[in-house]
Formats: sequence, C-alpha cells, structure tokens
Amino acid sequence: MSKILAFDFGASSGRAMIAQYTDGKITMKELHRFTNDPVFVNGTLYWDALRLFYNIKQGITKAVNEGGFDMIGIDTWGVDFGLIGEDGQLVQNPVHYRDERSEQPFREFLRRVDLGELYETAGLQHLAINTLYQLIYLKEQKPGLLEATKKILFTPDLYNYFLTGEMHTEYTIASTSEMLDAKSRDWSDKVLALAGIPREKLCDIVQPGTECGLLRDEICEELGAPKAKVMCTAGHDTAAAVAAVPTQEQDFIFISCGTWSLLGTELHEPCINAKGAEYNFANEGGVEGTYRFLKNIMGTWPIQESRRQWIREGREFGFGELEQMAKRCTPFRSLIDVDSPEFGKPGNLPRRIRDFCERTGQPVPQTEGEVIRCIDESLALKFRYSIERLCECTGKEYRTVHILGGGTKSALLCQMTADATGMTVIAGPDEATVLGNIAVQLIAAGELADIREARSVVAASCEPATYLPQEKRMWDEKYKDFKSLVEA
Ligand code: LRH
Repeated sequence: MSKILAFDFGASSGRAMIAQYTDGKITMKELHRFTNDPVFVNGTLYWDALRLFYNIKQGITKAVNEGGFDMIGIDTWGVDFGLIGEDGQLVQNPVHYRDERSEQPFREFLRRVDLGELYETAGLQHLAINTLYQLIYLKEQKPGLLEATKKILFTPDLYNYFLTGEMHTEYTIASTSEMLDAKSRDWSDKVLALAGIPREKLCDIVQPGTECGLLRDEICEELGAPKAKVMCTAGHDTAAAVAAVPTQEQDFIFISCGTWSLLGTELHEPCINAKGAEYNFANEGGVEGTYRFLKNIMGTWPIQESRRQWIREGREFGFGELEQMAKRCTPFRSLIDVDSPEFGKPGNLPRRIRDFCERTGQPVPQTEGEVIRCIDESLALKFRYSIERLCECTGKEYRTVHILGGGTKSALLCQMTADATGMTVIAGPDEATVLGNIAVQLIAAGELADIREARSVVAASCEPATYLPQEKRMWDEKYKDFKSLVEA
C-alpha cells in the first residue's frame, strides 16, 4: 500500500496530509497546516512563494517523522504561475491573481479580438485573472521579464519543479489559463498568436496521474526524505475537488465552495454554445478526459474579508460565532450581487456592502450578524441563478447539488442553498480537494481503478450531510427581487 503525501494550497491556507488506502477507505491525517498570506509590496500583490515552499519542506519533514511516503502530489488555486529564467531560478516573485495589473490589458484585448471565436476555441469564462491576460500584461508592460523567461510554470508545476528539477505542465491547471484549445486539450496556437505569447515558453502538457520526477537528492539529504515519486496529480484544486464528489450519478451540480464558489457540472464533451458564451461559463479540464462546465462565483471571500476588517477594528469573531449571529437575524433584510466587482478586492467589505445596500435603496446591514446573513442569502440566491443558466446551456435537469470544501462547514449556507434552489444538497467532504489529489495518486499507483471507483471510496470514507429544501415559497418570492437586482 502506497503512502501518499498530498499538499493542498488554497488562497488563504494550505495543508499537508498523509494518506493510505486500506479496507475500502482512504484514511488520512493532517500533518501540517499553514496560512497563505499574500503580501502587498510597492503597489503589487504577491504570493509569498518561497514561504509556501518552506511549508512544503515542513510537511515533508513531518511526513518523514511519521514513517515516510512513496508519492507526493500538489494541488493549488488556478491561473497563477512563476517565470523561470535560463538559470533555472525565478525571474520574479509570483504575483497574485487579485492584483489589478491585468485589468486594463483584459479590457483592451476583449475589445480587439473576436470574442465568439475566442470562446469557440478556449471555451473559458473571460476573467481578468486568467493567465492569458496576466501574460498579455507582461508582454505589453514588462517585456523584459517575459524575454528573460525560459519557461512559464503554473503554481503546482512550479513546486513540482522545485522538488524534482523537472518541468512539466499538468493539464487541469493549464485549463484555467484560457490558452488551451478546449477540444484538443492542448495549447491553442490561435490564442497564443492573438496574444503574442511564444509557444516555446510553455511546457508540453501531461495528464493528471503522470509522474513528474523523483525528489531531488539535495532535498532528500536536507530533510532525510525518501527518494519518492513526485506526481502531477490533478494540479488544479477544483479539478481535484470534483474528482472526489461522493456519487455514482452521471449528472449532478457541484459547488466547490472555498474562497470562490466554483459552480458547475461534469461533462464528457465541452459545452461550447451561444448561451455558454453569453453567460460566460467555462469548460475547464478534468481527470479522465472530463470537463468541468462551471462558473466562478463569489465564495466565502466576503465573509473572510469582513472578518479581517472587524479584527482590524479590534473585534475578533470565529466563523462559527459569526454564523450564529447571522442565524439570529431577520431574514431577507437586504441582498447584494456577490459578484459585483467591488466585493472582489481586499479591503473594508462591510463598508462596501453597506454602500451597495444604500445605493440600491435597501435597509443597510448594521451588525456583524446582519452583514453575514446578507452575504449568505445573496450567495444562495446567486447559486440558484447560476444553476438556472447552466441548465439552459446544457439542456439537462439536475436533482442534486454537491457542496464540497470549506463551505460545507456552514450549515446555514448549505440549508439556504437547498431552500433557494429547491434541490437536495449533499454537503461534503470538506476535504474534497485533498481527497481528489490523493485519489489521482492512488489511481496512478494502481490501487484504485478509476475515478468511478475513487468516488465510491470517497463516499465510504466520509459522512456527507443532507439538506432538504424548506420554505420554498418565501425563497421563490425573494428570488424575483434578487434577479431584478442582479440584472439591473
Ligand atoms: C479556486 C480556484 C478557481 C480559480 C481561482 C483562481 O481555488 O482554483 O478555480 O478560478 O482559484
């Protein structure tokens, strides 16, 4: 039985888990958890990239002390990358997708290209955070950096490289770039040419489950680690989460709910049509040739960021406490469009929420509980709105919503999602990303046959909670107001 070491990096925290497959279940133990704190320096928002690698080393050390491991796999957030120069070192510290640098190139690019043709090829949601626009920014504003770059490595590929010295690009993470041809699953020469990005700066693409290389000798020596295999697992956290949906159903809705909510469904062919383009849905690549037809919606970010603001003001509450406060508040006092641009940037979120409510003539949430209740109700209604649009695109109907990730810890949000959508919500596992990462490694090790089997093993390894819709009439009423607010 292989001992699997999995690293899962989210936008606000990361962890290392050691896992094994025994008696039809995956057992895992958290070895190391750390915060992921972006750093704003001289007007740019960076990832603390080397600190993250330090934490990988910490995780490896702890795994060595637990008896070692055979394989390592890393999954992370999408779209971001490191630039590696001729000397094999980072050309620049990796920049955070929430940095504003790509917004102007994004708007200009969309003005000058044929959007229909771009969507027809890449099949992706046009978002300023996408790798494509970050690279266009570099090309236009920092050509020296791009010229000095030998290879562009996405975040999981970058850490795999630091661990092995081998450079590969894993398919699921590359599929968040808007530079792939959705159908061929390879780089699109057309998109690269439109953006002026040289193909030779990109690595060839490998499928999830491919071995990247062996742990470098110097790391084995430094940490006393075994010469383990480093795997290209499903490098994109959302791809990993969806690989761990505990179902055997073909057609389901998933919401991978962390800082973002990635709401979508799994398909075997990309869904590229006029509705998908109009509603800005993405066809991201999954494991075993699947596609995640999804939309990036706001997740728990405004709650995290509001909490940070209250801490700055000297009032610290736990997430559980905030949820209890929200539960005690009057329902439906005020609603926001969670995806309105002002809520996506770091800062004083409670104030921005109050401004939004004032501007739209609604009661202004005053207390912490009222702010959180407003966010949760608005999120649940946005889920319903996006599911309706998704159904229009795929032409299918769905019975179940699977909520995965940290958002499953909010019983309030899960119940509201069931109420708002009128669908059964199955919440869990909250560790979906890391379980999917482990599952892909177990398949590569030959211990699980495929994702179908992995999903039944995940279902046996966790206890998801079920939420049934209640109070449908009240939510239907409020949905009408919400829709006019969002479409205004
Ligand atoms: C979620 C996620 C999402 C991307 C975003 C940058 O963690 O990977 O799928 O769009 O981060």
